[in-house]
Amino acid sequence: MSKQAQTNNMLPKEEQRLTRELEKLLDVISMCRDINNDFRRQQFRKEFEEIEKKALEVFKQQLLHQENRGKINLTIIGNFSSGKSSIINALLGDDVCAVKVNPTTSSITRFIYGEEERIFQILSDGTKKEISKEKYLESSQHKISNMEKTEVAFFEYQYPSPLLENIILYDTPGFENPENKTDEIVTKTVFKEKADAVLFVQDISKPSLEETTKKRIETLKKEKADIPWILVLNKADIASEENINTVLSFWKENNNGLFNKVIVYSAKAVRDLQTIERAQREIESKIIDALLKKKTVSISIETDKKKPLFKKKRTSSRSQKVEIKLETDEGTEIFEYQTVGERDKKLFEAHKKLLETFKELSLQKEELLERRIQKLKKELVEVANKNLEKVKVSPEEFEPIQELKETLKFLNSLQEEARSTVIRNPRADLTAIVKDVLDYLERKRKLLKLDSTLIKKSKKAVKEAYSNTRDKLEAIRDFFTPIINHLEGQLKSLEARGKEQAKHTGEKLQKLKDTINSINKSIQTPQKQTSRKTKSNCIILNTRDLELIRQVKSIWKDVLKDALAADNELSHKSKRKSTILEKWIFLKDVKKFLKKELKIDEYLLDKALKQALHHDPRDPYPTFSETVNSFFEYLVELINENY
Ligand SMILES: Nc1nc2c(ncn2[C@@H]2O[C@H](COP(=O)(O)OP(=O)(O)O)[C@@H](O)[C@H]2O)c(=O)[nH]1
Ligand SMILES: [Mg+2]
Repeated sequence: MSKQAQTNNMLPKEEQRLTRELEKLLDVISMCRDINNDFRRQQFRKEFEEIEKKALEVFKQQLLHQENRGKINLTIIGNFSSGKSSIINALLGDDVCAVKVNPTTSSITRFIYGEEERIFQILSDGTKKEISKEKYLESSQHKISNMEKTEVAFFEYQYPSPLLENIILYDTPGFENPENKTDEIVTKTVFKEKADAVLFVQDISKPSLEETTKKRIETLKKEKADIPWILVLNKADIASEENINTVLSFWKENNNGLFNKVIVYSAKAVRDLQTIERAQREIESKIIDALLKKKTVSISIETDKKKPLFKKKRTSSRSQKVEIKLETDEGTEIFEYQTVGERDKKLFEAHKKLLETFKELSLQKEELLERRIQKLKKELVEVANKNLEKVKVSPEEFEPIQELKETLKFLNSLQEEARSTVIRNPRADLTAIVKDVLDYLERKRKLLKLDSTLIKKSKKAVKEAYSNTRDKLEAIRDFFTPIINHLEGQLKSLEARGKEQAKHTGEKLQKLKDTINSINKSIQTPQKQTSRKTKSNCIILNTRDLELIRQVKSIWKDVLKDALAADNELSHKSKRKSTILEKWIFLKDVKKFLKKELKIDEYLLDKALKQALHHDPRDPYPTFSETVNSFFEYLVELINENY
């Protein structure tokens, strides 16, 4: 079965796996709620809520994965007026979006495949309402008069383009619109929630933007680093050679794994060519039609006199007006279109490259989604482990034992104090001494579950007058004893209950931990994932990668020699295995060297380092040389992917 077919059909086995995973996630969610309810005053509410939230996120993603297998969400972002909407028009070969010089697009449109062209407005309650093209063009744009209060609406555009069979396109308002701050928020939200891949559009005729763009991409990439990023440098038709070269060398030097592909493009050239092709096809069919009907056909072509069609100079970037007159027995028809220059034809090649890139993307869909879910699962395991560490399952966490213990201690000390006062001063007024205690008990009566008859009984034990100190001490004892006894009894039963609860919740907690562990185990090791990866990131810009990999491999050889020596020394002289820390120190120096000598992006080096030191339960004690090998293997893979 071809890969394509696999992506589109859900295999039963795969379906079973997903169902099991979903069940596990639901388990985590309900267990968190359950355990959370166990704890008195919800000490660990925050911790369990955090785990629950993350599990829910993975659950939703997993579900999305299940339902939306065949298609990849491609979000088109970039500054306003860089040509995002124009690129969608070029990709679909039709004027589907409104395109203007001012910030135009005000809302999100999702372009999906449909047998016929239909447009829907998605209302806030999720219901769909079909609207006309006119209404769409009007309501998806910023109106100059009410720029500030633009309604954030969401549209679905169904269109019969083969491209949309594999890809869902998202048009966004974009960044940097000085008039409307919500544009940026809306754009970021779509990016965050939807993007399986990003098309970043930049106006190549404005080279001054690159530095800001780079910063923006770096920030955005923190959210989504491991999805494909494609940079489209648009409007090449109006950019000077010099500007194009400046921008290209900027990205050659600064790409550092930010973009998987960089494509010089012109939405305008593509649209112009598409229009010409369409006009030509139309003329052709008219001519053939007329000839078949044995009509007389006469054709005349006229071009713009001021810009002659075949004059070499400057025609490369200029287009001309062409008028074709078709005369038949039935009458005269005139077709008008603009020609395109040589450079525009080259730009059309870029369009083909972009379409190829999309094809590659849709082949990787499965892996992209899988990676995204794996990453989320990893985060879930991290969040869970971090939070579960804080949870203590001791009897005190369930019952107010600590407080009761303190009250008892306090009452005992009050009794002691009363006794010593009487001994020191036999004339001391006992009623005055116990009054404070009675006030205290009265205040805490409810909390300590003290019966009012019990307090009354104690109160009665203290009389107005006593003949001697012994009687007074006896009265003090009679006053305190029933209350203390009562509270001690309470403490005992609370402790028993707390113990029972702790045992119970402890078991639930263990079950939760086991589930988290099994989710952790289900996360495929990254080596397995990358080996399945198709090597599709053939970048147009860079030839640096081959040379770089050659250099990395030669350093690998040298470092491996050192690592083998270190292994030898450890096992023969010290008779022990290397520790993670030792390997980390060793590789940190290697990393430093690679960064300095080969100028490899630190981000990639760190990723490889983390991978190499990743604890694998099947092989808990890798040697220096094994760790070095996996570091370099992974690094080469990353370079292949990112340069
Ligand atoms: N010359 C030229 N103009 C373009 C190109 N792409 C878009 N434009 C123009 O740039 C302006 C903004 O385009 P639009 O698609 O609305 O940009 P968006 O805001 O990013 O969606 C419009 O006037 C377009 O006609 C291109 O490739 N070449
Ligand atoms: Mg737009």
